[in-house]
Amino acid sequence: MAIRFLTAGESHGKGSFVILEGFPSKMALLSEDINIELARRQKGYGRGGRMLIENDQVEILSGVRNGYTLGSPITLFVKNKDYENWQKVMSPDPVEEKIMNFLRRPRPGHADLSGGIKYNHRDLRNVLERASARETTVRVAAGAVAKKLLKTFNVMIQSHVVQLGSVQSTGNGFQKNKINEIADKSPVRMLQKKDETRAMRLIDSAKNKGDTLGGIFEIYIAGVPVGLGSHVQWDRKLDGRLAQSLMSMQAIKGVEIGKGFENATRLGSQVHDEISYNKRKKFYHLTNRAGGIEGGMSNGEPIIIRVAKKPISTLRKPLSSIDIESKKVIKAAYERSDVCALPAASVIGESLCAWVIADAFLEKMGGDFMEEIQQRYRFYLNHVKSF
Ligand code: EPS
Repeated sequence: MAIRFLTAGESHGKGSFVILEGFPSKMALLSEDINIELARRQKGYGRGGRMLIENDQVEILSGVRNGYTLGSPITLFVKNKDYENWQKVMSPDPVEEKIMNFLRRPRPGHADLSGGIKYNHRDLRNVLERASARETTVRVAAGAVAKKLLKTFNVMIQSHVVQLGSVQSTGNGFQKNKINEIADKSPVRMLQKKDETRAMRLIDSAKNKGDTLGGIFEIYIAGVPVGLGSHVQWDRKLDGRLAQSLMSMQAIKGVEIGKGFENATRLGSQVHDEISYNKRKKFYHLTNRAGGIEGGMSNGEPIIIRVAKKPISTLRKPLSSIDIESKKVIKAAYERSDVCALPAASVIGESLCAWVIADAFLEKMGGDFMEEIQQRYRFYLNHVKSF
């Protein structure tokens, strides 16, 4: 592990924090680089009232001076504007129980019940505040720093939604370097206009029914050099690291590298990507069903990952649950939430992948300051070309 980070913060507390460690010095970094990504995370059709309150902006508290990283830990803070409305409930100092308004009706699919039992909380708000996807603000901030590093080395990470509920939308026929340009303009991050309209209608109908929706997004990473990650040890494998990181995102239930599930139904001869060579491209593959990773290492082809997100577990028309005090059957708790946060999840997925790729990149290229890494990168590219 070359870089690491730790987040902190409750959804309706003062804000979210992240400390990033291991980034080289002399990397250009502005608040604006991070704010652009934070704004992308806030978008999407189907979000709830919270996004109208928040206007996520980063405050860089350490590790950056005069527009450049210092090599020391970088601390980032994103304020919760909504905290103004929650100061009493979220107060670190004791307040009366009636102000705290205990939450006792666990939502099926949420962390409420397991977290309540595990940490012995009779007020399930103590679980939901940290389980909330609000935490992803600072993971996106961390990812923005990783993206900034990777951009220097021509690694480009993009994403789009390929399925929202029952509505499918492929990226077929689109120029791969234009994915984000198009997806960023779509309220549901779909590349096809006709599918976008159907998806938005589906969100409207779920909203009217007091229900929620999930779906699948695809991440497309270009420019990753061959040999990031390693076959030699389980915890160094790039696919394993990407899957772990993506699965750690709230509500994610599935990760597929390349044509993972489709390949499982085929003969080996119909699956594996044949190897070829020419003077310009050097070694390359004729197809990319492996999704850019073989043996736990990047193979020089674009990395393609699909990620499945379940529908949000806070339902306006709640499912059945049990009151943790009376043990009686009741309806689960409802509080303001999103109907569909899939477009935002797609942006978060980009950030998480950026982090893992930057980590693997720095492991391979090493160095404490940017020029040192650039030199090692050039050396490695020459080695790849002459192999
Ligand atoms: C989120 C903020 C939250 C939710 C959402 C993500 O705001 P609030 O709970 O105050 O409305 O909209 O959280 C969840 C989906 C979840 O499961 O907790 C955000 O900033 O992304």
